[in-house]
Amino acid sequence: DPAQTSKLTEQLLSNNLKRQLSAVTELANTGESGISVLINFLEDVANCGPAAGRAYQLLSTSDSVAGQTFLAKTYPHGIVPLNSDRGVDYQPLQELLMAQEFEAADRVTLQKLCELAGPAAVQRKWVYFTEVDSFPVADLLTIDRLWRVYSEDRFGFSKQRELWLGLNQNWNRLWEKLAWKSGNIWTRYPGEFVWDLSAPVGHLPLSNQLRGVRMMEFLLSHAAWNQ
Ligand code: UYC
Repeated sequence: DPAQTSKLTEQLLSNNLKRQLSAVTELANTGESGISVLINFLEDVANCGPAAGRAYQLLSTSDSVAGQTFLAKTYPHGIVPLNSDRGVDYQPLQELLMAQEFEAADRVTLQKLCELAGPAAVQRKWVYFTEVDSFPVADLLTIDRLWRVYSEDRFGFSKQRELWLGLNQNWNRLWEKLAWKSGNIWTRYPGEFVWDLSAPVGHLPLSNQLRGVRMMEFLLSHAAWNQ
């Protein structure tokens, strides 16, 4: 009914992500009137955050013709602009994240960091910490936005950084918080990690600690996060 739709619309435009997300879910289940509210919301590019990411996901899997037509016309590749200063193609990452295929997205993220670090890193398949400072700000912001927009704001390097700073940069406490370690026991890759939104905030993307913490330390200290 119209009163309910207008209440949900107001909730969608609030500045509280939890309320926005629940409005998105309800609107997606309210027939064509709800779908058209979601379409209007996505038309305003200023809304390109986690609520829009969720709206995009629900529209793309809905059976609404209006919703499908709108997405095909306006956002055929997803809603996050894929800026790169190195000509790196983030579309595969966008597709995996919008489909909530977080395990594959995590592997592609590492692959993209290697591409940013250069051919030597692509070949060795891991990033040396001295390579991190030269990553372009634009590229890290793109990767981070993709993770945040398609994870209801739960995943991403900047999210890990917030937690890390909140714990006075104490790595051990961060590992516990991210569920990367429990007591003295490291979480085993890949089977013991949680590859969906039930994971703790900041759980993904992973940074392998086998070669020490410095790669992640440089990543979380990058100039990109000062903007
Ligand atoms: N792995 O344990 N990890 C791998 C993590 C460690 C190890 C990949 C994260 C501890 C080995 C990813 C944690 C450790 C391999 C991650 C974790 C260890 C491997 C695939 C919790 C032993 C095989 C990408 C901090 C005690 C590969 C990649 C190899 C792989 C992630 C072992 C994403 C977050 C200290 C033996 N682990 N990793 O980097 O290189 O290969 O031999 O962190």
